[in-house]
Amino acid sequence: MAEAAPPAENREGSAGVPGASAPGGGGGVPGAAAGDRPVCLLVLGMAGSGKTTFVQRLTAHLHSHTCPPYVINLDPAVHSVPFPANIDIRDTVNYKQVMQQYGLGPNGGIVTALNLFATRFDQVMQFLEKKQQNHRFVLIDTPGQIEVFTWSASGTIITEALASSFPCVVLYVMDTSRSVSPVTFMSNMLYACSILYKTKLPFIVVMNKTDIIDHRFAVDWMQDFEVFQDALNQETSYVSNLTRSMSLVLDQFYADLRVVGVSAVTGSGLDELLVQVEDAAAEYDRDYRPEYERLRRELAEARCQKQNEQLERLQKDLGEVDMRSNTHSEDVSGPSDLIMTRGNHDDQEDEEDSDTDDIDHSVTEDSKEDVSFGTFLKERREVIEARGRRSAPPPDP
Ligand SMILES: Nc1nc2c(ncn2[C@@H]2O[C@H](COP(=O)(O)OP(=O)(O)OP(=O)(O)O)[C@@H](O)[C@H]2O)c(=O)[nH]1
Ligand SMILES: [Mg+2]
Repeated sequence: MAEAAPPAENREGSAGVPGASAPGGGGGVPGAAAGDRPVCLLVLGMAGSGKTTFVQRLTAHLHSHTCPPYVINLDPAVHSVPFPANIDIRDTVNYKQVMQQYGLGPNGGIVTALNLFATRFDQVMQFLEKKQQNHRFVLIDTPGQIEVFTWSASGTIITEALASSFPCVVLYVMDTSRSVSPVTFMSNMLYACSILYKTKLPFIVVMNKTDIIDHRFAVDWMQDFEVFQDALNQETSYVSNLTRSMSLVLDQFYADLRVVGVSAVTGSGLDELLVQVEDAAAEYDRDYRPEYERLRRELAEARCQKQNEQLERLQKDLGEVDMRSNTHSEDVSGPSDLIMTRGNHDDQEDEEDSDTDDIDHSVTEDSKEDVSFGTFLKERREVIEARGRRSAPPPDP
């Protein structure tokens, strides 16, 4: 099994000054008060929507604004990571080995690799805690198969761990060029809606690939039901009736939704995105943080209670040992004394053992050999003398 290795350190270190520019000022990175916790941006989206390219572009954009992000790659199957990742899941888990070892297909391999990584996520949290002063943003790229992350236990563990310690925002990357059909657009929005409910975090729809097609048509569809109906009327597909009803259902979802058009290739729209991110982070602090703090308190209380129970059990067990040992020794006064005494005793034994290590064993062995050889010679001589006495002719009478 691939073992966890320490994640790579950020080569750029803390070169970036968090919140160096004024909020939204000069088209730069929105500012943040010193000491603010970084905002975690969880990048999710369908396969091929452009998540990795987007993370790469946003990383470069933030670097150019002297606000380098902390970047994490959670896609174990990606061939090469085109951005400087501070933590890369591939350093911890070998996806191909996992597939071989467990006889899994590609998706099962990704799920298992992510599960294995989730067991080490406390270490990632420690790194983030240590580096939080140096970064305003933490970017997290996720596997191509979106359901692997959003519907797996490990995805939930990772999301909750992040969201209970840092402001967290979901960036749902969508391929705008492949959503020009009202039915496809609708399906994509339903998926986005399901993720919003699953993650329970502030949400931004990032309409990517706007260099191919302007995303305004989609915004119009979301803002004006009539426009969407007009587009739908041109569809002859049998699902159009269902789509019509569904779009009515999604009306409320659209009303509160943040939407930004970007191009991961040209970098357009990223400044507007960062303004929306700050807004979403403020929403996290206002509406989501109390809920996550409650969750964290509950977890801490449950852990504390479990520890107390274990301690009580241990004290009970040691108490029995203590009573028995008192019958033999007056010195032992309690369970902790028992542990301490035993520890010291072992130490003494160890010391005694180590004293003998100073003896030159070769000398001892040599002297023993000399003695036994001398004894052997003496015995041999006695045997030969006895034999000689027996074979000698009897003395003359
Ligand atoms: N024209 C254009 N192409 C883009 C843009 N963003 C990504 N692409 C292309 O879309 C394809 C998929 O991009 P990726 O970044 O690998 O997408 P992904 O979502 O990370 O893919 P998986 O991790 O495999 O799901 C690549 O060929 C990119 O070059 C964009 O803004 N404009
Ligand atoms: Mg990718």
